[in-house]
Amino acid sequence: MFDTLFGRRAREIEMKQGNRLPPGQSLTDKFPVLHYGPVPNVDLATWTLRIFGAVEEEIVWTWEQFNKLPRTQVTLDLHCVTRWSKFDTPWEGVSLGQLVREGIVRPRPEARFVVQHCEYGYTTNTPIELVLQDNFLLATHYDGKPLTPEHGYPLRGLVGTFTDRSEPKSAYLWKGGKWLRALEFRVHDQPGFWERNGYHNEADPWKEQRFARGW
Ligand SMILES: Nc1nc2c(c(=O)[nH]1)N[C@H]1C(S)=C(S)[C@@H](COP(=O)(O)O)O[C@H]1N2
Ligand SMILES: [Mo]
Repeated sequence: MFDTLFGRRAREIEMKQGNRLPPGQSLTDKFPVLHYGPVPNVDLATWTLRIFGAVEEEIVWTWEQFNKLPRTQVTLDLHCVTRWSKFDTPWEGVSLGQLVREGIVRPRPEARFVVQHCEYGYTTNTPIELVLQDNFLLATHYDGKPLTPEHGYPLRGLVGTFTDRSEPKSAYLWKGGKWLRALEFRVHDQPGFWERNGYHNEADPWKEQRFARGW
């Protein structure tokens, strides 16, 4: 017990010095569950993921079709606006960046933003660059197992940070929509659920962009 506490504290200090823990964050080994509203009951037989908006061609994938897309694994540090961070989280799923590079998803040249649409109307918006980076994943698995219902089964957007911060953009965890059902490519930005309710539009953990209007 003391060992664990001491270990975590020591690691926290070390990581802060190594600039791996963003300002105002504390490390946790747990994986808290946070969302607004109930956990949906998903039927994979009728589930679809829709890609629409500023794209050359709209797509609707069934669960079976989605699972034939190229898959990838990433290990990311997660940062929640409620001030916990979790290091080295292993995810598996589909990289939107890879789908675009391979011409499977074709944004129109004027597309600059992406809105994730989730069950029950939850939305979150990001610049297109962020969701095309390797630290954003359409995630189906966490730690080798399918997502639990609470963490977004069967599919969630997931944004984190590589240990070496090799990608230019990162964001707090709310920019990953659980129970994802559609990706909307847009020419103009459109604030999502939390972004309309006082959260910061950009949400960069290193700039502590937690809330808008100086909350
Ligand atoms: N569909 C949906 N996705 C969501 C949310 C939500 O309310 N609904 N909350 C966001 C917030 S505020 C956070 S902090 C993360 C939490 O993810 P976790 O529960 O897997 O830790 O999910 C994000 N994705
Ligand atoms: Mo959150």
